[in-house]
Amino acid sequence: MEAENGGLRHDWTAEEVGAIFGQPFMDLIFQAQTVHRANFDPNRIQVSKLISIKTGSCPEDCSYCPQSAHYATGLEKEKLMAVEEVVEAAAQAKAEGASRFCMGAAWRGPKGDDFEVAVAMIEGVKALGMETCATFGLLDKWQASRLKEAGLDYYNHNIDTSPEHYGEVITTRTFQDRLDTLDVVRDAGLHVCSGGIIGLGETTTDRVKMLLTLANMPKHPDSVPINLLIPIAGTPLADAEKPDAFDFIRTIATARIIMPKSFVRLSAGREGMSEEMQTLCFLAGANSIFCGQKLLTAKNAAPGQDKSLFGRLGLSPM
Ligand code: SAM
Ligand code: DTB
Ligand code: SF4
Repeated sequence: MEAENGGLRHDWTAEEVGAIFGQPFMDLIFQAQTVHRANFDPNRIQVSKLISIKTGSCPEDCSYCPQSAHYATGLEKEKLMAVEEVVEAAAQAKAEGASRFCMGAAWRGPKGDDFEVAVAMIEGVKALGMETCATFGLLDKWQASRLKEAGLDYYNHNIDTSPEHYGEVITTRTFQDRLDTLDVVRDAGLHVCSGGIIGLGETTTDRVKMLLTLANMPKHPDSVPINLLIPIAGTPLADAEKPDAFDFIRTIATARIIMPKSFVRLSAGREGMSEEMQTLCFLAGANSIFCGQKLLTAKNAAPGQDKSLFGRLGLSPM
């Protein structure tokens, strides 16, 4: 095993990652919790709040997404929000305990005047003293450095699944397009947030290859969101088979072990997850969540539920 960059590895093989993922469940959780404790306070969770600054009518055909114009999902589309409205929502999220405010837009990538409005939103949120995150789709080099200048801390762009399964899920942009965006984001000095979705009809090997792709990037993403597919009526994945809960937890644990210093986010799909299931995800090394009742368009957590769970588990927000 070659260790570099302070012990962080970027040369994982599919066999190694598959062996971690597939070991007996108790051994996997013990290993993940051991790695977690060596790198983080196990009783603290980073909390982010999402907002959709521009909703629906997206030209991309991501087959899981309620916002794609390719599918009749019944979603009410909304035009770009006003800067003041977004900054006000951020101030409210801060008062509710969120340390990071993440702005999402249903774009293939930002363009023209809309991009400048989004930049003003980032400046406004940053001025509140919050960490800022954006997810605007594909970026070029100039756009990434403009966002950095504006005070952006994190850029989210998911690889979603393995390179092999990707073409089954999205056809309007390639896996390589996504990697190129992540490269410009990293090169601009922004923190990278990148992960994927479990429940897209992928195999265990696909899950392993997705995690391997993330871990073998030049630098591990600072934040790794693991989403459980929220099935959306009208999308091609509306009736996708629900993944086994233990396989979802295995994915989180494996991410924790191979990217030991990254935040692993228990991301979409908490709505409807039992408190015990979420607790197992935390035990497996997840240490970040989205707070609030809404993600971008879908439901997140019932009011008061997170506060109650944190209280009962002795967890506190970072
Ligand atoms: N349009 C931008 C993009 O695709 O990069 C940003 C917003 S997009 C909604 C951000 C991420 O949300 C997607 O990459 C996907 O991983 C996740 N996502 C979208 N719909 C989802 C669903 N139904 N269930 C789980 N995750 C979902
Ligand atoms: C991520 O990995 N998950 C978030 C965030 N990054 C942008 C988005 C989840 C979206 C769930 C569907 C919705 O709310 O529309
Ligand atoms: Fe558009 Fe992003 Fe949804 Fe894909 S995931 S359809 S790019 S909003």
